[in-house]
Amino acid sequence: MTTINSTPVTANRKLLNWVEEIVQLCQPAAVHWCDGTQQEYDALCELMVKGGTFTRLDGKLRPGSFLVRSHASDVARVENRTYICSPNKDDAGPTNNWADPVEMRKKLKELFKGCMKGRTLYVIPFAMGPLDSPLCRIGVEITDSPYVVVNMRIMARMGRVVLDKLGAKGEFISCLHSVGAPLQPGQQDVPWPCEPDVSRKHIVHFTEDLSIWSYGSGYGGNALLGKKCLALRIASLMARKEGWFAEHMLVLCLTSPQGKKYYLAAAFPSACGKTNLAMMQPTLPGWTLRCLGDDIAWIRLGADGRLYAMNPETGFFGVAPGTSNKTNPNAVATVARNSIFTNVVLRSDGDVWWEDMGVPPPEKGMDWEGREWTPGCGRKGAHPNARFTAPAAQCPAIDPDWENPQGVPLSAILFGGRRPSTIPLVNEAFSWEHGVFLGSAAGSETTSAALHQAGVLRRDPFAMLPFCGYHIGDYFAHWLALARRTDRAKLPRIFFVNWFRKSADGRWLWPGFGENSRVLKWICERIEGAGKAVRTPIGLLPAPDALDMKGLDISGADLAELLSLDVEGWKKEAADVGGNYQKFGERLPAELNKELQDLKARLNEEPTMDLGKASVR
Ligand code: GTP
Ligand code: SPV
Ligand code: MN
Repeated sequence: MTTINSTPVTANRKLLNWVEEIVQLCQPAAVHWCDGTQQEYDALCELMVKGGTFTRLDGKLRPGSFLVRSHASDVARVENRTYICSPNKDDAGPTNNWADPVEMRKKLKELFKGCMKGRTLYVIPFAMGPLDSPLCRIGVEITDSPYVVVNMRIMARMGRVVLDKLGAKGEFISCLHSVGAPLQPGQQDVPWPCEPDVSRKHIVHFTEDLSIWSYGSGYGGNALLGKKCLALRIASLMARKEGWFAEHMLVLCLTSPQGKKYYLAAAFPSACGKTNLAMMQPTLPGWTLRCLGDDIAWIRLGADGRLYAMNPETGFFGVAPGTSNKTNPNAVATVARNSIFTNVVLRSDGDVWWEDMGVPPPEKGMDWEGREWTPGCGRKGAHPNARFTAPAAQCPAIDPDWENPQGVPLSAILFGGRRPSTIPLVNEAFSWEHGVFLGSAAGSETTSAALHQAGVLRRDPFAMLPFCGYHIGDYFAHWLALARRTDRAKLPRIFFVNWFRKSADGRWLWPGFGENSRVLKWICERIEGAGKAVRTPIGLLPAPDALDMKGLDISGADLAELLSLDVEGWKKEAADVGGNYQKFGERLPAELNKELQDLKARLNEEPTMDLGKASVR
């Protein structure tokens, strides 16, 4: 066996033993301990260019950047192949696939046996969170994919510094990944090796030793194990035990014209607008927005009784289609260099293109499947779940505190989803319990971020449906318990937003993107006890004149529809939420059932509205 960077610069026995054990199991041709340097990154990119995996983009148009096309079977997270293996089935709950840990281990050992033949095994020591943060956690990913290594270097702190922090005795979360495509002697490699048979892909989390085993996919959350696997599923287990929160949330800082700062976190399901909101440019004069994170927040109770949020990642793995100078100029600037583009169109000038990029399509290009593509050909050029990987530090709107080890104190938490009807533009919860209820009842039309039918309504509590590592009923209880651990007045206010309401003829009723600042402004005013609200059966809605609409051309009828209460729609909504609650059985906290019953009762009463009067809770 040849080894590159073979001398592990660690005395951590546990790590050395684990690597040795996996080398025996997977039988790679070589072992490479990643140091995390730029030279290493460059060398691996070059290796992938030579091997046909990467295409180097034009050095002037897109410096330091690469295009990669995945296998057509490997384009998104595979939720039906994702498992939580807890000793008791009940502990995984009704929202997770469960498998017996002993049997799953046996099955995985068979799959992993010799699976890295002909490939290099990379050892990636990485940290989620600033190294000096009380919430920082160390993981080590073993992978046979150089694509994973270079993406992990953008998405997480990795290499020597992490081994130094780990030391001889430190604990780490072991994350084993293989694309599941061993090479026989003399066999030619393919640009995107993976296991094309979906039934053999496995994304597995063991809740006892908190380890991760991922087999068969090289894409996104299936393969970059620091992200959804560690920072959400495994972290949610640790967080529950230790009294903190691992959430699928963006974190942003909004500054008012008076210079007051508001830190907000927002949980929207995959491909429902986190990245866009996280770095949005407010259209309202005088307001500025800074980004702290676009996908994951680790949140803890501070000594002062407030909730502090920290982004454990260092990069963005964002949806490319729809990203334009009009919708998200900060993302466009972020991906201008040193970025990796997966499954977008390659232009003949050596740059990339995707649908709704806001620039004309190339006359001729190559689509995400490597086929010749022309604008009129009837196929999409980029895959709907095409992604960019880009360093957070390159975002022009990055907040100076984005790497603050303590995190930032939250003033509000937002929930949301894609809801073409019923759900108003914004709705404020009456209380912490009502807010947790709204989060637990969140739903969205499904998107292309996971392999399943897109566009059907599914309940996605707290946007954590595919990411909670334990029983979702216990998860709700964990959130409810927070109100007993601190002064309620110090808790963030909770809001529910919906940028995706449509008219009867299928138009977006709300312009979204930068115009969402109007909603955020009202939220800040509510936090100040000022903004005018109407008390309705479902929550506190903006009074008819409460949203700042200066300079926005939107019809009175559309605005009224966005802010109206659809009583019949909400009766159906409440019934559907109740149906979903049935699945949670005895572990559904009584407080949430009470919130649901109270909602139903309020909907059946004649809604009494104090129109135009500020309603202070
Ligand atoms: P993940 O990375 O999968 O977790 O997704 P995300 O929640 O970060 O979603 P993202 O911001 O990437 O947005 C996904 C899609 O929704 C893109 O096509 C956006 O253009 C679109 N989108 C985002 N914000 C808005 C909005 O305010 N209005 C409308 N109509 N579309 C939006
Ligand atoms: C999501 O699906 O929520 C993502 C993309 O952020 S992935 O990293 O693939 O999970
Ligand atoms: Mn996400």
